[in-house]
Formats: sequence, C-alpha cells, structure tokens
Amino acid sequence: MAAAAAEEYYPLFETKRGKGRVLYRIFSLSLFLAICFIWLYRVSHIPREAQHGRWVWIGLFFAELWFGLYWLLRHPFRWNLVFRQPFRHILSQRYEKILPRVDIFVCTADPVIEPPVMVMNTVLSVMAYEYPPEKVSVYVSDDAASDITFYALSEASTFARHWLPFCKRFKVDPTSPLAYFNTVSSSTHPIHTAEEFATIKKLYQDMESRIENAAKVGEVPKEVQSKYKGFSEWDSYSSRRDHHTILQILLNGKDSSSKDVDGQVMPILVYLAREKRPQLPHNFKAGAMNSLLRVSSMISNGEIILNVDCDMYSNNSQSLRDALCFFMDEVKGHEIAFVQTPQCFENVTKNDLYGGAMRIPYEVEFHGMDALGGPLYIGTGCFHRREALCGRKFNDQCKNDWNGCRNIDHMKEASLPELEEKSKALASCTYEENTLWGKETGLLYGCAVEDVITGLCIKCRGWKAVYYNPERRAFLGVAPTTLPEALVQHKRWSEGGFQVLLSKYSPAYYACGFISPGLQMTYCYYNLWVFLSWPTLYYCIIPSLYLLKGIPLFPQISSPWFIPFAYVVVGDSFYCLFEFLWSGGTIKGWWNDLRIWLYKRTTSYLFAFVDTILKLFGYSDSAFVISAKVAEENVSQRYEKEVMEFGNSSPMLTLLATLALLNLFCLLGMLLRQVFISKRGLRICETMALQVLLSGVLVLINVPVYQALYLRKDKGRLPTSVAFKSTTLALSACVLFVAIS
Ligand SMILES: *[C@@H]1O[C@H](CO)[C@@H](O)[C@H](O)[C@H]1NC(C)=O
Ligand SMILES: CC(=O)N[C@H]1CO[C@H](CO)[C@@H](O)[C@@H]1O
Repeated sequence: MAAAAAEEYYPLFETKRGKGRVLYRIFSLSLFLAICFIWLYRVSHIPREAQHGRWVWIGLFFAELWFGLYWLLRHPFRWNLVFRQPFRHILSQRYEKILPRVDIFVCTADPVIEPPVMVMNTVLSVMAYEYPPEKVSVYVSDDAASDITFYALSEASTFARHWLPFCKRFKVDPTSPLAYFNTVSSSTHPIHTAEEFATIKKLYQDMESRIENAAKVGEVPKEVQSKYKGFSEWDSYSSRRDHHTILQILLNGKDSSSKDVDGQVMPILVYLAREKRPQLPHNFKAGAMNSLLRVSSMISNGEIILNVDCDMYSNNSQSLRDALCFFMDEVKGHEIAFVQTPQCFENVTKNDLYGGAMRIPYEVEFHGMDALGGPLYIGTGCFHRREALCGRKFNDQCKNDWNGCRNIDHMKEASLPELEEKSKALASCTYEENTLWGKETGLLYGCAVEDVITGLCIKCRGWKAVYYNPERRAFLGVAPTTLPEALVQHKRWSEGGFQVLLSKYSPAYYACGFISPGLQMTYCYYNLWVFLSWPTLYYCIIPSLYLLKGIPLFPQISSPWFIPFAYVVVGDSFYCLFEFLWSGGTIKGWWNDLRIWLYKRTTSYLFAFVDTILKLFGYSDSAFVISAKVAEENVSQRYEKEVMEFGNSSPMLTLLATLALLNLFCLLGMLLRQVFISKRGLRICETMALQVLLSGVLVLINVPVYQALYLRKDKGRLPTSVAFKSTTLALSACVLFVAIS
C-alpha cells in the first residue's frame, strides 16, 4: 500500500539537463572576445586608398559584423539542453481506463510524388498503434482527390482486418507492412509460423500489386469500383482543382465490417478530399489540416491530434502512449500544447551526402529550444492538444481533466449517411469565410511554413511545447536523394522563415513579452536564413578575386591580429566538428554537411530572398523557375554510393558551378603568377595565408562539382550547358577583374 501511495507522486515524465554548460560558456566567451578583436581590426585598419581595397574592406567589415551577430543568436540553443523521458508504465497503471481519444491526420497532395502504396502503409502503421482501437481515428486528407488513393485506402481497410490482429498477436513492430516485410523474413522470425507469415505476406503483396496496377493504368477497374462503395463520388468530379467535398467513412468502428477477423473493433478510418474551386484559395496543407480539424470534431472529436506526413510511418507502436505521458502529467501536463518528435529518415546514407538528417537541429538545437519553451512545430510527427490548436489561450483554468470525457459520441447519435453529410459541409470552400480559421483558429494561412508559424502562435498564446527525441525513432520518413531536391527544400524553408519574420506574429517584435527572449532569438536564428546569402556570397567571391590580384585583405601570419582570426576559424571548426560527432555523425558526414551549408546559403537562400522580394512587389510568377526533377536512371544506385546527383540544368546549379570555378581559377591563377611569373615561390602563403586558406577550402569543398562538370559520364553529372555557361562566366569574371585594375 505504501508503495502504491508513494507512486501517486511519480510524475509521468522526467526532464534531464545536459552536461558541459560551463565549459561551453567559457569557450563561447573566448570566441566572442576574438570576434570583437576581428571587428576592431577591420575598423582600425581601413585602407586609405581605393586601390588597396577600401570599399571592399568596408564590405568585409559588414559581412563579419553580421556573421558575428548571427553567431550570437546561436547561443540560446546551447545554453541549456534538456532531455525528456516519459514513463509509459505509470501511464498505464494510472490512466488505462480513461485514455483520451486520439485523431490521427495524414495529409497527401499528389498521387505521383506520394504513391498511394506509401500512403496506405503510413495509415496501416498508425492504425496498429498499441492503444485501445475504439479510441483511435485516422483521417486522410487527399488534396489531389485521387480515386486511386481512395482505392488504396479501401483496400487498406480490408487488409487491416488481417493485419491488425497479426500485429497484436506477434507484437509486430514497425507496424508498416512494407517496412516489416523488408526487415523480416519468415526464417529469421521465430515467433510466428512460416505459414502464417506467408499468408499475410501474400495478402499484402496481392493488394500492393492491385494498387500499383491501378496507379499505372491511372484508373480503378470497374469491377473493383463495384466492390467498394464510395466511388460514385467521382462521377461528378471534373478536376483536382474543381470538385465538391468527397468524404467517406471507410471504417466506422461500430458495424460488423469494421471489426477485424478476431471480432475486435478497428480504428475509425475516414477519407476526405475537401471541396476545391479554382476561384477560391485553398491554402495548401494548412487548409487541409483545418478541414480535418473540423470534420474530425464532428466524427470522433479526439482530445489529442497526431499529425504525420504521408511519407512517414510509425516505427514504434508505443509512441502514442509516450506522447500522452507529457499531456497527462498531473503537474506540468496541462500547459503543454504539443509534443514534437524529430523528423527521422530511413534512407539517409552513412555520410549523409545532402545533410538531410539535420543532425544539429534535431540532436542539439531543439533540445535547447525545449528548455526555453518548446521546439518548432515542424508539420509532421507532432502530437497536439486539440483545444490549443483550435485557438484557445492558455490560462490557469486549463487543467487536465481526462475523467470528464467530454466526448459526445456523434457516431452513436447520428446515422452514418447523416454524419457524412453534416461533416461534408464543414469541408466546403466557403465554410471559412468570415471566420477566424487560418487567422487565429487552426493552422495559419499565407506562409510557406504554416507549421512553424502556427507553433509560434500557439506559444504566444501562453502554451508550452515539448521536444521528445527517443532513441528508437517514433516515425521514419524519406529524405531528399538529389541535390536539386535538397536545395529546393531549403529554399522553401528559408522563404517561409522570411515570411514568418515579416508576419503579424514576427518573433522579432510581436512575440516580445509573450515568449522568452531566448526563444525569440532561436526563432530569429531560423527565420533570418535568407539574410545569410549576401555576406556568404561576398566572402566566397571577393577574397578569392583579391587573392588573384595579390591584394591582402586579412592580417599576415606575423601580425598579432592574425591570432583572433586563427582562433575563430580553428575554434569554431573544431567546436562544430565536435558537436556533429557528438550527435552521431561521421567526419566525412560533417564535411558533407559543411558543403550543403555553403550551397544552401549561396543558392537556396539567395533565390528565396529574391523570390520573396519579387512577391512583395507583386510579381507572383517568379522568374526563377526551378526544376527539381532529375533523370531517374540509376539515381538510387548513385545515392547508395554517395555520389552527388545534379541532374538537369537550373539557375541554381549554374550559380553553384560558377562559384566553384571562380575559386579554382583564382587559386590556380595566383599560383601561376607567384611561382612562374614573378618567381617569388610560395611567400604569398605567408602574407596572404587566410585568403589562400579560404580559397583552398572552397576549392576542396567543391571537388564534387568539378568532377560533375568535367570528369563524370553518368546521368547525374552537371549538363554540358551548365559547364559551358559557368566556365565562361567564371573565366570572364577573373579576366575582367584583373584587367580593370
Ligand atoms: C525502428 O524500429 C526497429 C524495431 O522495430 C528498431 O530496431 C530500429 O532501430 C528503429 N529504427 C530507428 C532508426 O530508430
Ligand atoms: C522512397 C525511397 O526513396 N526509398 C529509398 C530509401 O533509400 C533506400 C536505400 O537506402 C532505397 O532502397 C529506397 O528506395
């Protein structure tokens, strides 16, 4: 009894603080001093005459000033890291009977980019959560209104009757059939008989091939259409941008077809394609999520909402319970609006060529944000408290009350067709007119990163958020596998960040007083990305050109001013390397990450900046049409071998190649002049050491670009047109620059 009484006081989760804070602070302070000396050097050594680079010098000062200030914003992330650990056994002991309902939202938008088989696997994996099935509802929003996706879900609802009992009986995990069959074969898995395994695998493969055939042909066979209800909805369908609401409750959790082969009830499964009309804005994913919020409130009205992308599957059938430990904690739970898990990827290669794993944000920075009030909401793998997402302000009355189960059971009250009709009205185009949806309620509209701005807005309403980064990943997705894809993704993010900065909820001014100053700084750190492009470009171009000309822009090795520069370069590089290794990366992975760091600053952020400015002035059709498509052939083989995939020509790649070549030409030209023309040997390495180093590192980092320009023969190389353009541009820049003086 005593033990039981004591247990009442155990919290449902614990929070641990990271180590090494003091060391980090001392190191940062020393680095900051060095940065101050660099600024001082720049200010006190401005050359008198223009031909010694007076204006260029001032430019460098501003670049360094900006880098230094931006570096300061990095600190709140690392000031105090916290790590969360939920205790799900205590949750079961205390709350098993009154676990809340959970609505799971899966959004898909394009059956070609997001194949229906993938969506179906995501849905099956979350349906099989180890959780009372009558309390789980899965909603799929299909913004393409594709009958193939609908077909895949219909098939999934039938397959689930076998799959869910199978998962339960054999404790299958991961619960995505595709992932499970990929990792397990009947021989390696002793818990079920080979026969059972073969049966379920056959069932799955048959279904998969039926769906893939339908996707290939582009239509669902007539005889299949008659087998499932709901296809008639597509009779009046004209195009994906112009159709009425299609809503089907595929599994309703009460009649016999909604029970599995063991007679157990299965989670509710709903397909929704909200109404779309060409003349009315649909607000992309935010619009889809808001429709789901309303429709689900009519059907199951779960207190907790899980939002997953359709390309991610659950890798841990317990993660729902883990997340609930945070919400249901008696002391701190009531102030938590959302629990974010990191976005993890199953197909990141060892050295992560495109930096897709985003180690530093997920392993370091989000932990630091958690201590300050909560991480970003990143649009997937996130558990929400419904009322917080729906616009409620936090106040002292927001107490956890899970006993009261305020769920009105609409399912029992209304007949199914009635319920479908009522819900459809909530997903119509005009429903949101003159309401607060998209402004204060639900996800916010008008931003390319609707998730980030929504998370910020929730925090401004007084809520907190939690970052939960479990050893065993809660969800696994797919990372970009080509360079253009990665760059376009960063462009969208940085553009969105810029919009957040300019928005009504700007972390730079509006958020003041609502969230902690540290959290404000971290938001600014992410939202200022676009402003990094100009100084980085300046630093990549100007010192190299001046190296070619032989004009020093940095102190000589023998000067005492050399010390702060060297300390900043060496200290910061080692720190970053250390952090990267600590978060589980490899040395080569760090080098790759550095390359992507450079590329996204010189291309993605620049294009995002220009695009945003153009849009502000009303040019909505941006001049930079970027193609993210690449030749399909052997892409995955090259990806496995970590060979960089460039693919088609695009302005981004031309810029990238021009910068790479410019640095190569400058370095080679300088060597030529020094060693062969003026016969001074390598004395320049002493007088202009930092410039040589900078150009040298830029050349080394760009080695894959030179290979792709001139040496590689495969389809992933840079096209000849890019090679021609960039070589011409870089050469003429060098020649012109030298000639002018
Ligand atoms: C996914 O789950 C499996 C167990 O089902 C586990 O072995 C694996 O480590 C998990 N993957 C990741 C990336 O955590
Ligand atoms: C969807 C996708 O691109 N999956 C790929 C992930 O990476 C593995 C190899 O690491 C490929 O086999 C998959 O096709």
